[in-house]
Amino acid sequence: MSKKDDTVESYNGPAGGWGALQSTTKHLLQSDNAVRNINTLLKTNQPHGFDCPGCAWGEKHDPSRIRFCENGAKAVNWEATSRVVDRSFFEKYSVSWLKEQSDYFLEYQGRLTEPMRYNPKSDHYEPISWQEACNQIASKLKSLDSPNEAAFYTSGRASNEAAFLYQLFVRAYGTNNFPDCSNMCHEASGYALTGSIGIGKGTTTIEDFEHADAVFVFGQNPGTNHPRMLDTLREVVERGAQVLTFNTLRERGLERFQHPQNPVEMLTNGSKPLNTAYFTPKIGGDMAAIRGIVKLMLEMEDQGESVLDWSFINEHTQGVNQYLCQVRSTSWSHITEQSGLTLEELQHAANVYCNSDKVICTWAMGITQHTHSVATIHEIVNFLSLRGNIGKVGAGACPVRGHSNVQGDRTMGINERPADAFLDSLQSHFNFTPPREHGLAVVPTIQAMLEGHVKAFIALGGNFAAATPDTEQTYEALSNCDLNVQISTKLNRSHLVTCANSYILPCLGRTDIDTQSSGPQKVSVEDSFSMVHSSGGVVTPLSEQQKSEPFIIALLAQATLGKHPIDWMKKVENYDDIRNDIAQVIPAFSDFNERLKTPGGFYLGNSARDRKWNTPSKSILIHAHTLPESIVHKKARSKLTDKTLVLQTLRSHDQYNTTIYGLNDRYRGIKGERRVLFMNPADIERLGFKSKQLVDLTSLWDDDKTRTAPHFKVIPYDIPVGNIAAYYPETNPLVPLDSLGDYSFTPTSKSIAVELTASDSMNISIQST
Ligand SMILES: Nc1nc2c(c(=O)[nH]1)N[C@H]1C(S)=C(S)[C@@H](COP(=O)(O)OP(=O)(O)OC[C@H]3O[C@@H](n4cnc5c(=O)[nH]c(N)nc54)[C@H](O)[C@@H]3O)O[C@H]1N2
Ligand SMILES: Nc1nc2c(c(=O)[nH]1)N[C@H]1C(S)=C(S)[C@@H](COP(=O)(O)OP(=O)(O)OC[C@H]3O[C@@H](n4cnc5c(=O)[nH]c(N)nc54)[C@H](O)[C@@H]3O)O[C@H]1N2
Ligand SMILES: [Mo]
Repeated sequence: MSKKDDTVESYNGPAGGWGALQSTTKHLLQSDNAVRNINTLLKTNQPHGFDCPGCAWGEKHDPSRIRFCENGAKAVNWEATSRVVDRSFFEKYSVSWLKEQSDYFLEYQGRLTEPMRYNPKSDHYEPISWQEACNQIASKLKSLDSPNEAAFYTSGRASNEAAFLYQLFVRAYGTNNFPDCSNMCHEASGYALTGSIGIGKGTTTIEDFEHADAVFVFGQNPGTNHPRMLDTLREVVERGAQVLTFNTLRERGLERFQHPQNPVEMLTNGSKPLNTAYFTPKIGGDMAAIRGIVKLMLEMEDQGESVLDWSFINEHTQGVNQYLCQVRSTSWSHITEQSGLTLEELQHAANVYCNSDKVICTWAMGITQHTHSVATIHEIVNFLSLRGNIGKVGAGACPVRGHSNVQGDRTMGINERPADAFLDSLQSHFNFTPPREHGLAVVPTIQAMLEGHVKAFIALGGNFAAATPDTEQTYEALSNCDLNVQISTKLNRSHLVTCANSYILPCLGRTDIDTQSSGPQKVSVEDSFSMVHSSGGVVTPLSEQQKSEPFIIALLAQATLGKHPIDWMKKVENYDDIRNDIAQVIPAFSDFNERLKTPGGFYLGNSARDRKWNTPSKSILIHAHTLPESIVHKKARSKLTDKTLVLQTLRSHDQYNTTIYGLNDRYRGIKGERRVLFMNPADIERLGFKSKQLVDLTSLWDDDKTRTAPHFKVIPYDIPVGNIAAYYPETNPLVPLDSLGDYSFTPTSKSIAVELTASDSMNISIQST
């Protein structure tokens, strides 16, 4: 107990710079493969290399630049390791033993190199041939009473080619059960934008950032999660334009940035600011903040200033009067209380907005993982529309996507609620009848597994067991299945929550060379700016038993469906053939193979950017939501007490979703520890805790289950009173399965009502992750 606690050490450096370089180097050297990986890195995001698996931020085409960031380097390095998890590994370790290990341990063991099947008798995974595995899986799929008893998960790294083939297989098999990581991520963005501007994607391109007068950044931490965006923000500020940041935490990685590729800056230890104003709203307070800014704009307008763009409003929108009435009737006390921002702060933001001709709003998980996320994104669209900031150069809505191809997967038809036009096109091109009944998203899939309605689960990547909410229930759901197939690069929790028939199918990653009978293949991905570009691996695979995702899908499909509706194995001999099909089915991809050769990729176009509104009224729908009474979910409200705090679950600097690269969170000053709880000093004192004390978190919910996450170390932090923050996935046991966003059905992982109790000191064994 007297041991010095050095978990926290404040970080005073800028984002990027020497810290990033040091960290990149350290991770490279730890990979057992330094030289190979440095070569690999240099090919990241280059015209003849692979698309960085780190994030979905776009790039301007400029072959002279080296294009990777610290966290992209970690992602690449982690994938290109030479460590292997092979048959001798599984012979040595039982599943029960592996279950006791941390997520960090599991992923650190290396790349999966051969197909495995779980043997419940020996409690070990055992080798199986590809053909035998696929035959067994196919016979399980064929034995179900209905194809709707199976669910097919996708994580957003799958390429366009893999995703297209996968959805074709699943629909030809007969279901639309496509739970997707997007259901936990930007679903609210897709839903809200479709319902307001008629397209579920962002309207900006990377070039727009060169023309914007102001960029409003809501609820995201690009220093860690989209580091290449820092470059863009810095250029905006350097140009003399404004960047207004809204983040519950003062994120170091959003304050200053030192460019690791700028020698002068590195030598002089200089850095550049990333914003011109930084606001710290309360968790879930962004809708109130925007409403406040709009209310101030209305006051200016009432005083005779002309701040609203009436010609745009009249020509392009519908419903504005009702919205403006709603804004007028929202009280100032409600706005300032919920946003946690002062009138002066809101006035500053309103002034910047009204003095700017071209404005972009960007956002990520700090906006999308609340109960009222769809309403908040509608508010952002209203805000932009009031000054005509959609569909003009330098302006627009920019949801910053997470996984590197999560947007492309949706474009390819990974969607439990597919559009009729897409199914019509699929039907006429492939001459089969796809199912029309909508399928299950992530949470409904878990519920259906618990009820026994879904019995077979196949995952194209990801880590379903760890990424989803209400861990205990999710584990029970997965164990309830009769079939669990994981197509993966690395060992993770989802392989260990086994059922009677569990398989691991090892696949190639983005960095690996993918050779089919016609030669090396390229795949394609779509970034946050609707740019499609090609990606080809550069690393020789560790084993011939690792197959590409399209190849694995073809094997499974052929075993399940024979040559219906296509000759699957023939289709994957050359991915140009898959792209030809995509070009026929999805109009925006016409001439796909040819256009993919364009250096830097090609632009899919965006109807809203062209001011074509594909809504029923053919105009932007201005939604008039009331500001929520409380940001906490209805089913928690009856349990709230004066001790309740609102928890957001977020990412550390050393993780990629459920993959934990290390135990540090450099910009937040955390070292060697993940079970930390960021808390305002006033709350620590008010609730009678001490800094560094261990506490247990229990979430509040209107049912008889107890959801607890034990042993988090209290860290005093600059965070609004009443709000706390801790890392995901350790906090997922706290997120009730039915705590979902309105309309989006996204788990509310950024606003969980919790209470704290001191951990029982007799029973403390910190689970180190
Ligand atoms: N290195 C790395 N890169 C990644 C990922 C990764 O795990 N590691 N994950 C990828 C994926 S899938 C995604 S979706 C993205 C995620 O990218 P982010 O959305 O940046 O991810 P989070 O860590 O969840 O960060 C949420 C941020 O929003 C703030 N926030 C939380 N609640 C609120 C709120 O109510 N209002 C406001 N204004 N701010 C709030 C938090 O303080 C935090 O800074 O990153 C992608 N890129
Ligand atoms: N509490 C809480 N929960 C959250 C979130 C949160 O902020 N808070 N964020 C949510 C978000 S935004 C997302 S996107 C989800 C992420 O959910 P997922 O996408 O399911 O999770 P990942 O951790 O990205 O998946 C990592 C695994 O993918 C596999 N993998 C990696 N690369 C490849 C590849 O190229 N091919 C294949 N086949 N497999 C590969 C590896 O085996 C690795 O273990 O989590 C969500 N869950
Ligand atoms: Mo995500």
